[in-house]
Amino acid sequence: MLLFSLALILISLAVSNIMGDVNDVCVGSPGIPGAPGTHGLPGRDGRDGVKGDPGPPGPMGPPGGMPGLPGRDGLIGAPGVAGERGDKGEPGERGPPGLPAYMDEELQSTLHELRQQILQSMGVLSLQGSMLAVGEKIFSTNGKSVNFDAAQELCAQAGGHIAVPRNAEENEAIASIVKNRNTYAYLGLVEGPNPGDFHYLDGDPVNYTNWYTGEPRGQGRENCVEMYTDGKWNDKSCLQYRLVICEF
Ligand code: MAN
Ligand code: CA
Repeated sequence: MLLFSLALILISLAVSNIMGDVNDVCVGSPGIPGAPGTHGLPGRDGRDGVKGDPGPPGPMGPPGGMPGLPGRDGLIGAPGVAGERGDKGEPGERGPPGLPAYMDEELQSTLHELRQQILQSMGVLSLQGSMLAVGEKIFSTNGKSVNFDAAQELCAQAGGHIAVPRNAEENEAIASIVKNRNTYAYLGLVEGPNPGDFHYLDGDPVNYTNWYTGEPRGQGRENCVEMYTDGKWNDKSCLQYRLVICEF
């Protein structure tokens, strides 16, 4: 029995030693810290650091070195001159049928404006003495005096013909320009193969004349016609300088 109690005590002592009995209370004060230990051995090398910034450019090398690499492309140059105009394209497909003109309001108002603008322009030109409207015709002069061929050319360039009166009213209108400029003008008439036979520039024979008394008397040597300041006609050489009057 005594042996058994002793064994129990020993076992419980051993258990409390192993388990760290929570009921143990430490009552002693902590001791003074010991002196620091000696330095340890040097540690191993650390890993490589991050790459540093590039350094400043080095000094220029000695002359006679190898040429460097080609530089980068330069800036884009200015645009070149426009090319030649291409050939005219094929006509497009026919569009859908439009409204009849009388129902097309936009067309009607455009026509109305055009008529208004044409009348305004004619008013200004008439007031300035730049044009003379008689019936369907408009007469106009550039004030220059040139030979017959040059006068024909100038009128054609302007889209007209040398003026020629087809009746008394037109003759008076042309005569007013000749009188006003005090310069004889060529008319749009030439002599045919038969002396004294004059025809219009389109070949039609004349059906209105206003010859000066005794004219034409050039007997085939005066193939053009000039108008005097009184409106009368004279057959005359085509190589004189005469006022250009065109009709449109
Ligand atoms: C000049 C020319 C002729 C004209 C006579 C009239 O000789 O102008 O064309 O017929 O004068 O006298
Ligand atoms: Ca004559």
